[in-house]
Amino acid sequence: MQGDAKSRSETNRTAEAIRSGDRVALARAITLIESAKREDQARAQALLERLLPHTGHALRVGISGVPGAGKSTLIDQLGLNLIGQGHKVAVLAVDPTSSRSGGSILGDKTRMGRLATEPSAFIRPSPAGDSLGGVTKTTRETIALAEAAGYDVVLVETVGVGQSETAVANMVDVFVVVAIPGAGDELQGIKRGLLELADIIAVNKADSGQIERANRAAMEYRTALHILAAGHPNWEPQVLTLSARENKGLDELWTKVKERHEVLAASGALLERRSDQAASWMREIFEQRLLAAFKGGKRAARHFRELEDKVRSGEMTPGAAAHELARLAGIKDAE
Ligand SMILES: Nc1nc2c(ncn2[C@@H]2O[C@H](COP(=O)(O)OP(=O)(O)O)[C@@H](O)[C@H]2O)c(=O)[nH]1
Ligand SMILES: [Mg+2]
Repeated sequence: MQGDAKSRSETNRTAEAIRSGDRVALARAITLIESAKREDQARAQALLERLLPHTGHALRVGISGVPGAGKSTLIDQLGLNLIGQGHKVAVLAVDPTSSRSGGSILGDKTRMGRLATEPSAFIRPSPAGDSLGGVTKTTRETIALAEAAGYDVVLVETVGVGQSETAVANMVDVFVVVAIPGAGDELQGIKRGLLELADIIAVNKADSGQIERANRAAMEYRTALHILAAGHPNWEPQVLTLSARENKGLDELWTKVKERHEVLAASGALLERRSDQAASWMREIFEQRLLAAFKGGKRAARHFRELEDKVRSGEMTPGAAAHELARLAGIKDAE
């Protein structure tokens, strides 16, 4: 009991430190959240619960696009502009490719070099080598912590390859895709799936000799989106050109982000979106837990592999194998 009281008062102290803007306390709390240790997770959850009433007030923006599109350069400049207007800006980078390519987080740090030295900015790369699921979970919780610490703008950078963009789109209010002018007239390798997540498409690098090409790319995106939007009644993404390097068009971008946010808030869609996100967050954590608990057993892990092999070879259907796994896990049918 005494131990409980002690950890409660420690949680309260940490929560107060975070709320008062103590960056070291914030960074430590994020590390706690990223920790796989059971006792750390319990402390992290207690802290999050304590801070929950102070979360939810930031404008959360996802920024995605192919590597090299200029996301980090854009965030550095946009972040500086926003700080100049009195905002406090937190930047979280989700990059599942970084553990493989090795250097991109370091690259990001230097590319956000100006923002990194600002007292009103907080930059946190995702833990290297973590699985996408892990990144997703800790990123959501990190957003909540940053909000409790008083950051009123949270920018989440993610690479538009793989599944991280869908995961990030599921934890932000507004999703921006950064595109670049193409050499030819094909859309710059941006997958349809990524376009469909976009609220705003920003064609970057509209500077030096590339302004014409950027305008042309913007036209192409408008056409492509017009066709895609036919099946989505309330979806009308905006397209604009900008130059992150020359700080041109960034105010227009921010105006569009705010407009989008206001439209969502006014219609009640923002609240709905966030409550859906919270519910699917719970589901994800529960599913991960279940799976981890099940696979944790040696016998279960063997069954899992055996059944997976049978599914691969076509000996069993995926549905039948999944039911068999559920039976082995002791899960009874509802009826
Ligand atoms: N010409 C031009 N180059 C840019 C602009 N923004 C970024 N870059 C360059 O594009 C490269 C990739 O930028 P980076 O921000 O790291 O892209 P990220 O991988 O999307 O984060 C770097 O060499 C940047 O200097 C821009 O607005 N104009
Ligand atoms: Mg980057």
